[in-house]
Amino acid sequence: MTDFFKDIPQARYLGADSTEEFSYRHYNPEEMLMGKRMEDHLRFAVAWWHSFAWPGGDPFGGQTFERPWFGDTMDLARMKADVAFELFAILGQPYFCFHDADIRPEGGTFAESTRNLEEIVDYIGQKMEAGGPKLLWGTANLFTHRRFMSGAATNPDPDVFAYSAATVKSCMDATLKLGGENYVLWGGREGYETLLNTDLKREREHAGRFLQMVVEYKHKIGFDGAILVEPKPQEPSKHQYDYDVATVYGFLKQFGLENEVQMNIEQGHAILAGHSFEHELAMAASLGIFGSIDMNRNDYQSGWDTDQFPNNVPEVALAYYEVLKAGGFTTGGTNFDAKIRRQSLDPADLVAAHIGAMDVCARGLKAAVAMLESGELEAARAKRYAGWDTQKSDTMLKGGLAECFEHVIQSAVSPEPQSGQQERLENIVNRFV
Ligand code: XUL
Ligand code: CO
Repeated sequence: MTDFFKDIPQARYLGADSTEEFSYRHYNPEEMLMGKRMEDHLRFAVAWWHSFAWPGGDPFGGQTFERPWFGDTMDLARMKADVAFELFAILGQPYFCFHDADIRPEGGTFAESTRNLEEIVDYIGQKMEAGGPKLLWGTANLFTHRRFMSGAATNPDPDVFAYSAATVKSCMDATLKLGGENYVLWGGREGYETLLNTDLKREREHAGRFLQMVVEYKHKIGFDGAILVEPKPQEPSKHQYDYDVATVYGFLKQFGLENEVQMNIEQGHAILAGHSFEHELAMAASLGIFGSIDMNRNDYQSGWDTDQFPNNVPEVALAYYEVLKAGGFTTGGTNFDAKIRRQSLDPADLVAAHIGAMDVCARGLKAAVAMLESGELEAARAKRYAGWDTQKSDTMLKGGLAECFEHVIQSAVSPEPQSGQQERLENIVNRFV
């Protein structure tokens, strides 16, 4: 037991009127919504990277956090794991996520890094057996170390491709061992800075082959979780190949992976791509590749990936509305890939960030459930497309341009524009949020 969170009590649901700082006002794991416990709807995960490994730097300044576990030894890695499980005990969330680099020190060689990973995975496994949360997903950090500066799978140097593939193998093994329910690939530096030095065609083909290898290995080791790709349009690379959900779907089709891979969609990445979060969620659901979410938002003015904890209930409500319409999470969940601000130095800040975000999501989920159960939005949508639920429309789609031409002439078709009623629909949403 460390004393990092020494005076902070376990967070409990005390209801909307609670003034206890470290309590849930809306997140009530046992509350039933649409026949399912709230905890099972939301499936919250804490991200090891931002919550325990991030030092608080920005482009103008380095580390602001001074954590007793910062450093590159196995003893410190174990202390970090102890503190992580202490936060998990305070929050009571059901899942966590990690990159290899978050949980183990980098070794002098690949073999040493792998040994470190295996050792800390065993340590974490023991903590999970003692009643800690489960693993939502594992992933490999293929973007921080300088060897990855020109990409991992898309690096011009085949040795970096090999190193990356070996790293992913070790992380998939770790994820399988810890019973992870998904494996995530975010293409951190799979992109480029300038076409002047880039063979774009070759790089995309290598990325495609890399992902095929991941899927082949998944089947080889009997990992029955989902493989998730996380789209992002830029940052760190100027151009990222996994721009957004639609782009990744085209990529998956090209490499025959559309039935093997799903999406991990991050709110802030959707914003960077010029989309709303709900657009990306609806797109993935419509393509049959919705998997999981990273629920962290960006600053709308700065245009950077600021990875802030969510605090906007109406936005979150619209996101969960799409998640519910997609049938809810199966293997996926709500991961906070979010960092506290670099001035938020205190352990209490870290706890409060998670509690607040979980409450925001719980409020958003409850609003989304109420919107869905009222049926008003879906009824309006169904009415708008009702013309398509007819034999005539069906026949038209089966015909061609000439049949449409005939039909328009014969029946003297003359369409009358109908209101989209956006403001009336927005007013409906505002009754629930
Ligand atoms: C980076 C990001 C990553 C992925 C996992 O923007 O979102 O944390 O979620 O590598
Ligand atoms: Co993310």
